[in-house]
Amino acid sequence: MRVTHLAVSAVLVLPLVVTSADASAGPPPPPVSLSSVLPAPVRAIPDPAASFTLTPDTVITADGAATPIAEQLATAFRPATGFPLPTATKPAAGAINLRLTGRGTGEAYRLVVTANRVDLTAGTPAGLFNGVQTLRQLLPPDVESDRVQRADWVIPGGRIDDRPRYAYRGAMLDLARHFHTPDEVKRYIDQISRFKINYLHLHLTDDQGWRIRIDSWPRLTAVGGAPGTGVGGEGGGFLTKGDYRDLVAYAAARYVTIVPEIDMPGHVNAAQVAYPELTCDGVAPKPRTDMLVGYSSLCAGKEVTYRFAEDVIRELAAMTPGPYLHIGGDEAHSTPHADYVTFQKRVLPLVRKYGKTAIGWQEIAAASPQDAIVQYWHEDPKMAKMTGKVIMSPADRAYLDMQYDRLTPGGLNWAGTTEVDNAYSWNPGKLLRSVPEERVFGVEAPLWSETLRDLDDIEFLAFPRLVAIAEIGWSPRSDWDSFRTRLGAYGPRWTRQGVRFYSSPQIPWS
Ligand code: IFG
Repeated sequence: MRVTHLAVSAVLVLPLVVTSADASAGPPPPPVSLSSVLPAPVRAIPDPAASFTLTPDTVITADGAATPIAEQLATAFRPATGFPLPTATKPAAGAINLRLTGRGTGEAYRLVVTANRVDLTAGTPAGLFNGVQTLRQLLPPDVESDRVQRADWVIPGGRIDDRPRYAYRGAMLDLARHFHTPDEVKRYIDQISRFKINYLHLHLTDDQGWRIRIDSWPRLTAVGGAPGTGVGGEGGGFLTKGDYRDLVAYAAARYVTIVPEIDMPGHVNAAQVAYPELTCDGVAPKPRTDMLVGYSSLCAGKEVTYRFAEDVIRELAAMTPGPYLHIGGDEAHSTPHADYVTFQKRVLPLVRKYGKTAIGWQEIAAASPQDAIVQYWHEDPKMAKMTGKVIMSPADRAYLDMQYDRLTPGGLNWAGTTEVDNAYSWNPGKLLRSVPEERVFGVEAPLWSETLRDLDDIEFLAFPRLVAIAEIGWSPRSDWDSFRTRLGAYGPRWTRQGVRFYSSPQIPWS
């Protein structure tokens, strides 16, 4: 978003001089403890008598599939400590030991910190990765600096046993309304993976632009990904297949799985500008860079529509190692209901044909899909009953593109405004009577990009509210007072990383 600051003529320069220390110093950050962690672990038992101090002799040990994670940990701690932190294979006293038990699945881990060693064990590498994100938060905020800091690198003693409430804890980034570069997406992956978010849904196509190369339909990106395709005529561009594969690998190294979305049968104007045969009358619509929705639709009565859908799904599945393809399905206001059902009943099975499980916005429930996952986003009395597993993304809680309040720049407000407490104070297992806890597959925080222009805009809208959704998705229970205190103490970590978060007045920032 662009906020034009009014040019205020300096009529009167006040002689008041405020030293930066006074102005920026909040209360001293509370000492780091096992209960500082975001998201809150299942169980944290502090041992006030013990603590482990990193020294220039500290070694990090791991072997097999744990080795890359030990290297990530060492890479994270070396810049600020200035310590060599070599990795070795044998667990040892005086070391930080990462170990895979080889049993179990999922993402659980156990962290034990004593005076003379740290032991992090998990059944899977993902569990170890989660434990490392927790461990990073147990060192002072200075550990996030990229330059050597003088600090006591003390990790508080005790034990944490942890595992997630939901399997799917997602963030969504809309690359269609405004294209964000692979480097911006990677930075977002760095930040969301700190809070144990494990899926990144990329909204790759919409009315304004088409952002992923499809070899069998090259004009989709040649035309739909050209410069000037994006809201306001900015934000053009697209991901080559190489860019996409690189993002998938980058995300996987941080235990984030990419979920690509091709939105159909609505939100298709960019595809139809590129290929007019995808309209019912064969006439190319005008390119659109406004923010309206619901005016475009594929033509359910033409066979070319299904060849297009299958080609796109086939190529997307081939470049996506993850288990899910998102086929959109939202706001098809220009698709007659019967046509919508016909379209979904023919297209949803194609996702299975190419070895993936479909996810779709809640509207796909009209086609009573057998093995698709439905993503809930807003109250709609006309909506068909959702069956099966549901990803909860209520727009008035989890949409990160909602304004914080009417005065804060950036974002939209069609679902209302969402301050941090609003993003935090809801229970996915109790929100909808029709979707009990056991049918909740997880949660996701979408960030639509109509009002985004750069990484600052992404970080301003996403942080801190994404952390609220991450805690709702991971922790067994929620406690607003505890959350806001932990969030306030986390602020200095974002500051040291240069993350442009919104300093919400609801949070006691350190
Ligand atoms: N709703 C639309 C999005 C986007 C959003 C902005 C869904 C599923 C409003 N569809 O949310 O394309 O425009 O907040």
